[in-house]
Amino acid sequence: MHFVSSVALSALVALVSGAAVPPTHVVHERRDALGDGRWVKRERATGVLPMRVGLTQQNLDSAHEHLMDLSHPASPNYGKHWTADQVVDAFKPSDETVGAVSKWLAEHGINDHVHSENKGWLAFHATVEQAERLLHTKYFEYEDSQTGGVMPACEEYHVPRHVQEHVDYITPGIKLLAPSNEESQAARSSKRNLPSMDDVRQHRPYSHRRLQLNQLGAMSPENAMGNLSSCDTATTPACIAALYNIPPANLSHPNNSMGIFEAELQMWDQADLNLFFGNFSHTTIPNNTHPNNNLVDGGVANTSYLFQAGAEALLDLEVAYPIVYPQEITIWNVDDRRYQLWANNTYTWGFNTLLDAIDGSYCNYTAYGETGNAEGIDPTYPDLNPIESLGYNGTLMCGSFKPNNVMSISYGGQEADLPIAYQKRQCNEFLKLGLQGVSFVYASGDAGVGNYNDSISPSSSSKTGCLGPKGDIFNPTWPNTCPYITNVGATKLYPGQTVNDPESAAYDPAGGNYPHDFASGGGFSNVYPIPDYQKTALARYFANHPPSYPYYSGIVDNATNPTKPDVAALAGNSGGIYNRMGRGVPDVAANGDNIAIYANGAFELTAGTSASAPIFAAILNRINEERLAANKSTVGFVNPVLYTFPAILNDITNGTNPGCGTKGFEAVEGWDPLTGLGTPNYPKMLALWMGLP
Ligand SMILES: *[C@@H]1O[C@H](CO)[C@@H](O)[C@H](O)[C@H]1NC(C)=O
Ligand SMILES: *[C@@H]1O[C@H](CO)[C@@H](O)[C@H](O)[C@H]1NC(C)=O
Ligand SMILES: *[C@@H]1O[C@H](CO)[C@@H](O)[C@H](O)[C@H]1NC(C)=O
Ligand SMILES: *[C@@H]1O[C@H](CO)[C@@H](O)[C@H](O)[C@H]1NC(C)=O
Ligand SMILES: *[C@@H]1O[C@H](CO)[C@@H](O)[C@H](O)[C@H]1NC(C)=O
Ligand SMILES: *[C@@H]1O[C@H](CO)[C@@H](O)[C@H](O)[C@H]1NC(C)=O
Ligand SMILES: *[C@@H]1O[C@H](CO)[C@@H](O)[C@H](O)[C@H]1NC(C)=O
Ligand SMILES: *[C@@H]1O[C@H](CO)[C@@H](O)[C@H](O)[C@H]1NC(C)=O
Ligand SMILES: *[C@@H]1O[C@H](CO)[C@@H](O)[C@H](O)[C@H]1NC(C)=O
Ligand SMILES: *[C@@H]1O[C@H](CO)[C@@H](O)[C@H](O)[C@H]1NC(C)=O
Ligand SMILES: *[C@@H]1O[C@H](CO)[C@@H](O)[C@H](O)[C@H]1NC(C)=O
Ligand SMILES: CC(=O)N[C@H]1CO[C@H](CO)[C@@H](O)[C@@H]1O
Repeated sequence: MHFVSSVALSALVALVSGAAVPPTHVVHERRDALGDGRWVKRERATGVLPMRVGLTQQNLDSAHEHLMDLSHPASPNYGKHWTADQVVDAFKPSDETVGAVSKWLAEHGINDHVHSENKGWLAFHATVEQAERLLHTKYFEYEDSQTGGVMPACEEYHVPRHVQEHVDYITPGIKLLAPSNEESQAARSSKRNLPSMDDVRQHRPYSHRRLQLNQLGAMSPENAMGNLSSCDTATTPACIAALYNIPPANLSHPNNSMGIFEAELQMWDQADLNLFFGNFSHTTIPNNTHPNNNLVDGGVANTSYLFQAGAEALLDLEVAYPIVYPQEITIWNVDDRRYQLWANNTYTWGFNTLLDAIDGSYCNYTAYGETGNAEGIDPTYPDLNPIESLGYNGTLMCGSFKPNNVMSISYGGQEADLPIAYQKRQCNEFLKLGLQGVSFVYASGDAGVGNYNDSISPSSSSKTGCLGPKGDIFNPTWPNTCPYITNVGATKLYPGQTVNDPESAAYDPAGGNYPHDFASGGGFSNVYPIPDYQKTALARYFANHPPSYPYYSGIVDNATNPTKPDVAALAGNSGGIYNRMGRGVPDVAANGDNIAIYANGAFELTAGTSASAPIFAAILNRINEERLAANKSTVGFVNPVLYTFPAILNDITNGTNPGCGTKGFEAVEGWDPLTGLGTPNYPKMLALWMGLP
């Protein structure tokens, strides 16, 4: 028997157990179907079960208000960030919740439960019989036909009516979690399909959705370095400084190293950094200057082999160093190299393992029916892979590092590819770190309103890289749509222009300097509604510059199961191709075209919002430097300030971000979904932030 209707099932359970569920109890969770037939129900479970009761956390709804309260420039609490302990305390389940659940367990003779460190759940061991009496259910073994793995689960379970509001969910329960393909492979003890060291050495990222590289033969560093007359063809540090009026730095607070995230085997090397410093740093950065390495779960941040170095890592460092030096930079290289080579890394990018490493409470944090990392999506540690020196055989790092005040991340995927619960749980964590004064700055994406199609990026969600049955619906990026991070789109100078001309939204059609279409990523979420801080800007945009495309209006429901946003259903038969109810991306922009770098011993020009994010992040880092020197707090979550004072940015009003067979959106006066509010004006930003408490 694989499936019976819920009603019939309840009757059957009652019949088989011979004990009706008492009227004091209610069904807490029920699984309606076994799905694709992957799982096969076997005999009754036996033995001892590791039980966990996820407790309802308080104040989650008010978390947003708390963040706005200390991020809004008009708030008396501006800048009064919380400590990590204050965050745990504010969101832990109430004493009433802990009391009610403990009392219920005690009534069943369960007294020796453990309350987790983040206060989110109670854990205890129970025999199957004990658990079945507690939950008025029956546990069976379920076998995963793909791996042979077996796990206990039930079809539904009950809790007392008065306890229900205090329980998020209970495991083992109705969930059937497929082990990741990694574990499946390990389970089969097979070494097939696993990378060798040679694969690692020769690995070249085939599809950087946030970075596109090409060498421009005609250009030489000598032509690019001396003066500002060639900023239209090569963006050097001097060009960036001139565009945004950034004076050389001279402060370096001991606790203000700038954070930069790397994955996908992106390693820096000293030789390339030295070539870059020697040729391009208009301020004097000495040879052998290099970042600190925070190595998360087996990450490797640097290499001494030129050919192994990664252009993304070098680009990030080479745009940021000239802005922040003499301040230091900290590279976060996340996940062991085998996972970094994992094709499915494009779905995860290691953000959850990064967040675990900087906030231990996230490792076991429960929200939207998920606790901890998602099996099958996130890497699991220890990595039991037999290949030496590639796998990280320690346990998952939880709270092993302090976050930097500003974290710059030039990686990401698409909102439509990740389960809703997974995204929202992760987004809450950006909120919690925002409460602690940390700024997360993300690149908004390089494929305009869509995503690269299968021929460019094998992991993209459809043949065209766009959504819906016709492949014409715009495809917003992830995790960018989370309202608690700051997204940076890309701008450029067109030939003949100088740093004194206004920039345009970056767009390079394929076949020019770069192999693929590159356009500033932007659009509207299908998962998150428009946040308050953005409402006026978006209302003005739709009123004054309504895009000519048909649209739909809706937000996908909160899901407590691992389903991905069904954008086609949301659009229905409206014919709409973008959403007018979603959070808009990006928030701001910075140059991301013809960026001069050294990589693999050679001078190169690169393009991508990959450059824009670390430029903007480095500027925030500079403002933190000045605020810290004046005994003020860090800038933390900056969006409420940016949207309240858009005049601290240079509005970009020219350009488009093509994708999905359209010319995309247009840059217009005010906020727009390709350049946000505009590019930085450092003196104005600094003056504003120094005037805030
Ligand atoms: C500036 O660079 C251009 C080449 O990009 C060159 O033609 C010009 O002579 C340079 N000017 C100065 C003053 O060095
Ligand atoms: C430090 O840099 C600022 C500009 O950011 C400048 O005004 C100041 O004079 C510099 N101080 C020193 C000691 O160089
Ligand atoms: C830097 O951080 C450490 C650890 O949080 C703290 O003890 C120290 O006082 C900080 N230093 C400054 C100059 O703020
Ligand atoms: C710095 O490194 C570059 C490249 O390795 C080299 O050409 C240059 O001579 C070095 N400069 C100094 C001052 O050592
Ligand atoms: C500048 O780069 C060239 C290679 O393009 C290299 O030969 C030279 O040493 C570099 N200059 C400095 C001062 O590092
Ligand atoms: C990484 O960088 C550090 C600091 O420069 C250096 O000591 C170490 O040898 C480098 N590792 C590799 C593999 O190049
Ligand atoms: C990646 O995930 C997809 C979809 O879940 C799966 O079909 C594929 O086998 C996975 N690939 C690897 C290499 O794990
Ligand atoms: C973990 O890896 C280290 C270093 O490669 C090795 O010395 C150790 O034996 C490994 N431990 C296990 C349990 O495999
Ligand atoms: C993918 O995009 C490229 C570049 O825009 C285009 O040349 C190619 O035809 C597209 N392939 C598919 C399958 O749509
Ligand atoms: C989704 O969750 C949020 C936060 O818990 C809640 O405020 C909202 O009402 C929920 N929306 C729906 C459609 O259930
Ligand atoms: C505006 O953008 C277009 C490309 O969309 C470009 O050709 C043109 O030169 C830009 N105009 C200005 C004034 O920057
Ligand atoms: C108290 C407790 O069970 N903590 C868990 C938190 O998550 C980590 C990583 O998944 C586990 O190893 C711990 O056991």
